[in-house]
Amino acid sequence: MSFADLRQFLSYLEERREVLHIHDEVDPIYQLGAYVRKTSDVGGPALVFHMVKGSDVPVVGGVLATRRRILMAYGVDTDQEAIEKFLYALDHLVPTRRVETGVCQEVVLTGNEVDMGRLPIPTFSLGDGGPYITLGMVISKDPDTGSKNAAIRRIEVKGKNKLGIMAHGHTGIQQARAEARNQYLEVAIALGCDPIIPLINAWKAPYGVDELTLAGAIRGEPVEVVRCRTVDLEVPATAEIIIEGRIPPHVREPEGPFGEVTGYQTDNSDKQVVEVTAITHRRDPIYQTIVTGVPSTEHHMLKQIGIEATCYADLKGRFPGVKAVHFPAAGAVGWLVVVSMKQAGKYEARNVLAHLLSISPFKMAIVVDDDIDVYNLEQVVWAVVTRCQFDKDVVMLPRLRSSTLDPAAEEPGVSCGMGIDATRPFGQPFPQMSVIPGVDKVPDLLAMLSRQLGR
Ligand SMILES: Cc1cc2nc3c(=O)[nH]c(=O)nc-3n(C[C@H](O)[C@H](O)[C@H](O)COP(=O)(O)O)c2cc1C
Ligand SMILES: [Mn+2]
Repeated sequence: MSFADLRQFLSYLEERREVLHIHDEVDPIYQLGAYVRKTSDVGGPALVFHMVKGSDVPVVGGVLATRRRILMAYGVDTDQEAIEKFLYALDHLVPTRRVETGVCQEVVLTGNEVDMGRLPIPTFSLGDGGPYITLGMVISKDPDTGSKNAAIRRIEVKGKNKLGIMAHGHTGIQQARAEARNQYLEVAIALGCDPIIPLINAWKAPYGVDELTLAGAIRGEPVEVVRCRTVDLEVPATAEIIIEGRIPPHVREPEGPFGEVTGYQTDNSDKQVVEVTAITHRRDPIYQTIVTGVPSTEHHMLKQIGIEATCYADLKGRFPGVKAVHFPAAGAVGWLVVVSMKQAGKYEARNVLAHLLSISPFKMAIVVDDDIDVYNLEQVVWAVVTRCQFDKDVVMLPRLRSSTLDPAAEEPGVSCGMGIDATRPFGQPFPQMSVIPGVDKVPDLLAMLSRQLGR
């Protein structure tokens, strides 16, 4: 099953009691972000804000803030199925399908009509430099090869028709190539897409792979795209809102601070800007936002399945005993990886650790036995403290290239890697785990309580 657009997914969630409508007026400065933060803190519903101060556009937040809703977006029941679907799709990309018209262009605003202030873009954390677009899919093309890219970037609203952008990754490669030719890099920012698109745009596809073709493969149907009005790019036709613009060469302006995926404020520094050339949208658009910050947030949730799937496939090819791979939100998704496995022989877990730590920017890797659920951090920590002797089972690899966002790094982009072998000593006797038989046969006690209380 696939969803044509964000709305169809919202209806699907609505039927499953996963959507809460907020009709009271909410301030886009901090208050709206606080609601979205809270719902992700309690594993709560997606939120639709019908009255956002200063704008007539409703806002939706927290749509993909739980793993449960992410599995619904993938159309699967289990984590393992999502991972298999992702890996199959990687080998079976589905090209985008060009259509002549799209609802994302029902209203077209250009020139003086462009005003970012009309959109209900929230300001999130104390100290942030301004309002931030947090779920903008930045679409651009390589000026040398024409290859396409789509990636989520943080985007600061700096004026009526000006944005600041953290153009790292593939967007950064394309911008540098355009700059080398003294050219603008055209961009289109898609907001409010079918849920697979943000899930794929948060994953590092190999350079040259158009993320929309991978999204098409997971959907099982091509992503329909329509030509932009003021730039030579194609965007998802069913998006809610599209911002078209261009990044001028050799221009950098202060951007930030912003509360990041690490859970810390990042400084203000000079970054690229986007000159907005058009805003196009549906007749009655919805603005989609997400929260980022101290784990766990929707930002962390969005990143997990892609990185877990590809890390799993990589490990499985080398170490067939690997059972599952998880990147907990607590590790800012990327800095901590937990792997469960059945070792083929003594010390194999240490080879897995060595391999993991060589893949930048994992700061910490833990290998546990296959009876431990990698998604359950309590079990993982239990394995670490009960199956490990730290003088023998912890390895340190000082001074690895890592994330430039590591707040504890003494030298930017350089961190110490740590691996923990939390498997039981191979082939040696080890105490039996205590088990109370029949726990799985006990009925749903919370449902029984609800019935007993009559609600
Ligand atoms: C909510 C969210 C915000 C993100 N913001 C940024 C950002 O500002 N800059 C950046 O380089 N990556 C950011 N990322 C990570 C990129 O989306 C991710 O690394 C993606 O793979 C980049 O695409 P690329 O491989 O085409 O460069 C963000 C991810 C999410 C989920
Ligand atoms: Mn890319």
